[in-house]
Amino acid sequence: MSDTLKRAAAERAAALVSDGMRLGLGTGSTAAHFVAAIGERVRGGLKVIGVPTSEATRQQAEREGIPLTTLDETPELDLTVDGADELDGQLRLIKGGGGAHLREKIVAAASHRMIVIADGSKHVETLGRFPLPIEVVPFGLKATEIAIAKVLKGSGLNPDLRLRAKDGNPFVTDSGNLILDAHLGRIEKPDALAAALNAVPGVVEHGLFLGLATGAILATGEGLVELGQ
Ligand code: ABF
Repeated sequence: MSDTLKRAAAERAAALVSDGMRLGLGTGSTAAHFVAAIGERVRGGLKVIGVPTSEATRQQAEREGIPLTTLDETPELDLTVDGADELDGQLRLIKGGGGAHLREKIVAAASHRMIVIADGSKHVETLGRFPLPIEVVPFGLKATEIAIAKVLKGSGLNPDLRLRAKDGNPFVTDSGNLILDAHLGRIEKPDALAAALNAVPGVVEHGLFLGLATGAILATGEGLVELGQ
C-alpha cells in the first residue's frame, strides 16, 4: 500500500481524537503515520496523553513531543489506534507480524475503543493466510513447541521460530520472549484456537485479537472504507 493511503487512514483516525483523550499508540508503518499525525496536532495545542505499544513507538512518540504515560499510571484508555496483519468482517484480527502483539493486546484491552488502520488488502474472508504469531517464553522452548504442535495438529505445519532477517538470530520481543509463527492457511474457529493456545504453559500471548477492535479504517485505491465505529 502506498504511503499516501496509509497516511489517509491514519489521518482519518487522528481526526477522532479530541482534547483530554488517553490514547493507545500502535506499532507498525501504518500506526507510525497516526503517531506522526497526533504529534503534529499536539504541537498545534491538542492535549492528550499516550501509552506506546512498543519501544519503537515510544521513541517515535518522544520525538514527536507526545506526552507519554504508562498503564500503571493510566490503566484505562479512551482510544487505541493500531495496525493489523489481517482482519475479517467481524473485526477479528491477526496481529504480531511486527512482534509487538503482547503489548498491543494489553493496551487494546485497556481501551474503550480500538480502531484498526490498515491496507484494504488485509481484509479477508477467513483469518489465517498470515502466519499466526505466538509469543513464548524462552524457557522450555522445545516442550512449548511440542505442546503447540499438538494444539495445531491437523491445522497446519509446525510453527517456525522467528529469526531476525539481519543476522539469522532468534527475534526477541520487547518483553524478552521468542515468537513462533504458525502457518495455518485458514483459521475456521478462532475462539477455540485462541482458548487452546492460551491453555499452553509457556505461551505468553498469541496474535488473535478477538472482540477487541471496535472499528476499522481501511485504505483502498477507491478511498477509505470504515467498518464498525
Ligand atoms: C502492528 O504492525 C502489528 O500488530 C502488525 O503486525 C503490524 C502491521 O504493520 P503495518 O502497518 O506496517 O502493515 O500493528
